[in-house]
Amino acid sequence: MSILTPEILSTLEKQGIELPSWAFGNSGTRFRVWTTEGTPRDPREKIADAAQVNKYTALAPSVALHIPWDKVDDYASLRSYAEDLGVQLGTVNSNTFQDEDYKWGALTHHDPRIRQKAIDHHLECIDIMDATGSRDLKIWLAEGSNYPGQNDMRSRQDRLQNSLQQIYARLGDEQRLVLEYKFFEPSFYHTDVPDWGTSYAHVASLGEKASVCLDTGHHAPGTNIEFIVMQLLRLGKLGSFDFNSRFYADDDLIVGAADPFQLFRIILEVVRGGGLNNPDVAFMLDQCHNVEDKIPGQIRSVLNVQEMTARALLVDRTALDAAQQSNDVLAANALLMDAFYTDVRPALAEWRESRGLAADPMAAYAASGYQQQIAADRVGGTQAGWGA
Ligand code: PSV
Ligand code: MN
Ligand code: MN
Repeated sequence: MSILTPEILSTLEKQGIELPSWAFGNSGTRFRVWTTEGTPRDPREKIADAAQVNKYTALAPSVALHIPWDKVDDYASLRSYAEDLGVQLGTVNSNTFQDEDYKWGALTHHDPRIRQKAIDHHLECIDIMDATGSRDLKIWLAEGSNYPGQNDMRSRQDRLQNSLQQIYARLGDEQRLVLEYKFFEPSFYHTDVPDWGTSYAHVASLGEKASVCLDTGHHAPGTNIEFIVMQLLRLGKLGSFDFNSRFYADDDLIVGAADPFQLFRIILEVVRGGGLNNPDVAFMLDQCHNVEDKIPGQIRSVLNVQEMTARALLVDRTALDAAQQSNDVLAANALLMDAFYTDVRPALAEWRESRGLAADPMAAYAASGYQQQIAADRVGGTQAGWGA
């Protein structure tokens, strides 16, 4: 009999993780962007690649767009193109970090013309969401300063709140705004939305349709991220995750690669807080594949999230509760570690086969010939990249 109970399997069956369109484009560091054979040249090719991830895993039913990187003339037709491939268009990400006008800020800018331009960009993103059927507008801001005294941090917060109010007012009834935070980079002295508390303060005053996006890579080393997850769930303001791994800063590596135990602890709090398979809490990847192939990189990523979810679901909650109540520190800790150390991969492979999926999605994709096909087909044109 499988170590995964029917109850656990039916929970896993409902799991969906959104893929970022930019994961399929070329990326690198500020030193070099690497090119790869077969890299998509337009949004449709990115969506086709994302659909491959879903085909082999049944775990990735939607793709996030980034505007203007994924700008097209006809979003309704992009939507039907995606739906024909079995995926939905998901979160729309705004971009106020690549325009010369935003050198000194966008939604926080002291020049009303530039601030209005940044607000208008977000309103355009909401128009796109109307056409794509997307629910979420995700805002990550690169704004801040490099030197003490460079800016008045206080008035920037006031302008930010006002800009967000104008954007929020344009959301439809079923739409949401998620505000991402990041403790540094590209600004090094102060960042206008550096932490969950600042994001929370803004979204709480905006209203019900606004919540926080937690990117796992956007914290200082040693931060107890699962505590933040717990707190935001407790406050009803955890809107979404951007999953990825980091060793040092915002590395955007494959989720679960650097610290699988941290991913386990995060998902444990998601389960505890009722955030699993809860439409209010979107699971997304925010990753780049600089040196590895992008499609298998994304397949590996969603499988990592699934494996850690399965392990988190294995924790014996009743026994854990009893151990906690009786202050049995070592027993409580052992219950977590037993679940974490359980290898769920054979049981998941077996279950996948029972659902008509390949037992090993990585091997099935490699054997499919798709990678060779796109390398042969996608010759000429400009490869998409993180940023273009
Ligand atoms: C930049 O840090 C970043 O990685 C943020 O996490 C955003 O979510 C992402 O880029 C896409 O804009
Ligand atoms: Mn992110
Ligand atoms: Mn990031």
